[in-house]
Amino acid sequence: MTDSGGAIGDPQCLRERMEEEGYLYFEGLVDLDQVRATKGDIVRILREHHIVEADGAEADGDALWSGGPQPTEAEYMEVYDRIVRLESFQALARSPELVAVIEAICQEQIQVWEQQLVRLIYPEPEAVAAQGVGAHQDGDPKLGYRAKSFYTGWIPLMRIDESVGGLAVVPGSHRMGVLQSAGTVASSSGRRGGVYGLDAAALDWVTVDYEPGSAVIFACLTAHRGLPNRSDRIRLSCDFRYQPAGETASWLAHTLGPDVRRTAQQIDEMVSRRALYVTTGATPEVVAQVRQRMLEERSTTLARAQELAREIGAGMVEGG
Ligand SMILES: O=C(O)CCC(=O)C(=O)O
Repeated sequence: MTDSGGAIGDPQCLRERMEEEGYLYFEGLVDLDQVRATKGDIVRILREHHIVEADGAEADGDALWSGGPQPTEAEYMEVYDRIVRLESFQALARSPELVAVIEAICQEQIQVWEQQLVRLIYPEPEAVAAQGVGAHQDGDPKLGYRAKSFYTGWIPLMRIDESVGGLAVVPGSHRMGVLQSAGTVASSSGRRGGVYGLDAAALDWVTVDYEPGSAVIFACLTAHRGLPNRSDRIRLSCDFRYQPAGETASWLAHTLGPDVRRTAQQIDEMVSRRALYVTTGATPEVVAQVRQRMLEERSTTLARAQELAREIGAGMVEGG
């Protein structure tokens, strides 16, 4: 990754580089004390919820992994619900240095989305891909944001080298339009509908060893993915979204991350129901569109899924 630190203070250079590459990486951008405070608060929560042991579970302030089962969805949500309410975490999303760069790119004031994500990636020695969502573009319409353009700020909360597996991006991919991704499941736990994501092998990736305080800012159509964690510790990072203050996005942008996840899971459950298939004959293509519409509308009922399946199915027949 190219370090854009030298271009801070040169908005035109930042804009041109973002236009060309679709991402900006800064080796040191965010206030280190702020990053340390956030990480300390998160590790404390992990200890309180027994995701890591009370004693001896840290090295360099990182949360060490002692093996055993990964947290259940319920355990994860308890932790996630607390993390997104941390003052330190919310302040990190509003880091003046980060906001200043994005405002320079947008040439106007920006808003910080309420949906703020923390990534807890547990070690998996044999993994070839990171857990959770695969390679993707945040602006893929399947994710339901309905925003003209927005930027993601990704912040490592610890030293993330190749063994811990950080963020990788595909330079210039934001100029390729919306790429075809497999699967229908996006922002939730991803059980059915196939694993969501782009074919990573078909794209050219760049990454770097990250230090706390560094940041990557990327455009909403820039393809990116998390790399697998083969280390002895939990990978901690967070990602926040930003868009010009005057532009709009769906409810997802204005809702806390855990609430988004819960609703997305309800929708996944509803569109996976056999009842939907039996009563409407919805094909996987129709189901994918039903899911997207329900996500955009925040509707979770079977009745609405059926209505949409009939409407979309009829449209597909008409359209040939
Ligand atoms: O940190 C990761 O594993 C992936 C981050 C990501 O997908 C995002 O920022 O949208």
